[in-house]
Amino acid sequence: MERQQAYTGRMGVEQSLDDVRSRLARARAVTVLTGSGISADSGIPTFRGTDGLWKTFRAEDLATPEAFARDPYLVWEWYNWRRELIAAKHPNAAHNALVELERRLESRAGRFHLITQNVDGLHRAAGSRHVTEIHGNIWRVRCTGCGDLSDNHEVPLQIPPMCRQCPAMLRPHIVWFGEALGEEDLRTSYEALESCEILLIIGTSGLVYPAASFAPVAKAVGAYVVELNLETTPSTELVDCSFQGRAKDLVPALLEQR
Ligand code: BV8
Ligand code: ZN
Repeated sequence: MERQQAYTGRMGVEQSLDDVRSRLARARAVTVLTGSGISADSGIPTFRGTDGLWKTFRAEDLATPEAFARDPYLVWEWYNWRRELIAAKHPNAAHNALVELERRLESRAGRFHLITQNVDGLHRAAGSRHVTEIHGNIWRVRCTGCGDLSDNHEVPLQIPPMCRQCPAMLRPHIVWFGEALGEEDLRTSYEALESCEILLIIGTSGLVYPAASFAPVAKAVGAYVVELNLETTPSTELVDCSFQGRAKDLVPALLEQR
């Protein structure tokens, strides 16, 4: 495994990994927050990295309600392109390790909750069950007229996709910038953050709100917060333990049984 330095105080990386492993083995409630870095290892581009989507495209032109109102064709073309890209990708070792972590927690009557900012659906595809997709799901569409919500896996979608219940256009069931997150999703997320013993934050730059404020919420209730990322982030300063490396190496490493 490629293991980079870890900002873990005086402990060495191996010792710190061991410490987190034993905490995870004892914990009764674990919450996980993921971002696009976990799917980068499946070949899906992140948003803000060197090859990130926001380096080539402007969020204001594609991921806001104003952009959709101005040019729904352009926005749908972009989502069609991303749907095509994601359809060919599969969960990686990090997604699978989180499924195993959930299984272990449940086998000892513990609680596991996964909050993801990713819209690719790979956590559910891997088999994670307690998942809240706070920014929506690229495989769901919502009617701009009657609000009807449905699964849609057509690739490519005919543009613009129209509702079957009414004459209005469909939109991606994704939370765009400037839009409120789902109330139920937020409630479930805060419950999971306020009741966890350990929060794992995996592959997120921690720049987009409200997810960017989740680490302090868990810290405030005394949770042990661990960050796994290729790089340091604004959250690194506040977490208890931070490992730099690829999610596909680090997450399985935390579950190794020795
Ligand atoms: C809301 C849609 C209120 C696109 C997405 C000024 C100050 C503070 C806040 C704001 C502000 N201006 C506006 C806001 C609010 C805004 C916001 O936070 N903006 C930021 C950018 C400043 N937030 C909102 O608008 C939210 N809504 O606040 O509502 C409200 C209330 C009532 C009524 C109305 C409104 C809505 C936010 C939703 C945004 N939606 N997606 C789409 O996906 O189609 S955002 C986009 O960013 C993605 O969804 C993504 O999930 C999310 C987070 O990004 P990351 O996943 O972290 O990805 P990123 O590329 O940044 O980082 C990748 C990380 O992975 C890096 O750290 C990298 O090192 C690491 N990595 C890479 N490879 C690996 C790895 N780590 C491990 N292993 C690897 N292999
Ligand atoms: Zn409709």
